Amino acid sequence: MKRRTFIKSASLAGAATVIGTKALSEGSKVLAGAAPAWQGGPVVLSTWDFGQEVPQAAVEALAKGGSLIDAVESAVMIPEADPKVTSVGYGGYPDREGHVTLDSCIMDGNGNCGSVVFLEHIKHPISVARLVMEKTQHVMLAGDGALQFALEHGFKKENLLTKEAEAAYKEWLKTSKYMPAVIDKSNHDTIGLLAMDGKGAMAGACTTSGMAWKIRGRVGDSPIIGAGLYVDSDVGGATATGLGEAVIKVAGSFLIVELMRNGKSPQEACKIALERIVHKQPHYAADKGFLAGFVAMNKDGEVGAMSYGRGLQYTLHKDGVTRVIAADFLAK
Ligand code: SD4
Repeated sequence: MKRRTFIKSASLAGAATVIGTKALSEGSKVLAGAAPAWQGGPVVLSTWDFGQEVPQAAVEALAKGGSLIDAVESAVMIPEADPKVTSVGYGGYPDREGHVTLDSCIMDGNGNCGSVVFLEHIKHPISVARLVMEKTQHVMLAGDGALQFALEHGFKKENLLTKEAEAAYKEWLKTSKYMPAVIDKSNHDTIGLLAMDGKGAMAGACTTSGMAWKIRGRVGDSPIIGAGLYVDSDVGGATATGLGEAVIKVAGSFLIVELMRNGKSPQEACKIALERIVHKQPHYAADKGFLAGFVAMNKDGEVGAMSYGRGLQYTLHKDGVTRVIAADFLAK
């Protein structure tokens, strides 16, 4: 089915702007409570727009009897394998020395989690993160150790630097301008994804090649449990995108889940987390290009999404319909 026919438009009671991939309507408001009442089927929420096949993969995995972990893993494997996605997995932009390094984590609603950081040469870091969770007593493996673990479990060593990413890198080398706070369409787009099975159980996954042209060894928020992702089936889940350093500093996803535990809606919780970032670190607010954003869902299927700067989109699959929505933003 084509994306255009799959995405149902204008169905959020005027509160949110439902958009196609190309037509971002900036500044539109997302009021989570205004969505139609949830009918109780699976809900899949992710950062950005990686195509309708992403939430569909999660829904299909559940329909086939798979677990929530199967669902979130299979969904985020799609952008990981897509060479056109320059911010996740294969085709991701490299660090400042030309190496593609990947960060991923996965978590279920009962506190089980796994993570890989600074992993090279493996197309599906999310699957390695899952193995860390399932086959070890640890949560996080890094760098060469994570690679060794992956190879021992049958993963193939691959060159993840595509010709296109290499060309972009060579172009960047001409100026080698290093502006870590500036996150724009060319150097971001982590996928953070949350799925709920319709009975309130939840899992999440977050995977990225991180910031383009980063210092070698830099790890962002995405593979850090509590920063890039946190899930608790008693409450809900949250996941992040944008400048990872800002998200780590407030343990952003954990903060949002705890705010929801204390009665905040997902939308309110995302907003408070962003306010916390700029309250504690006002220099981010002063930075024109600064973008950090969150998506969150509670166990009642209510969702929220907000970024600091404008431009965040999110994808929501709920009651059988997938919508791409422009998130509200704080820096008006
Ligand atoms: C990072 N949070 O490595 C990631 C980058 C990102 O959208 O999300 N970009 O800091």
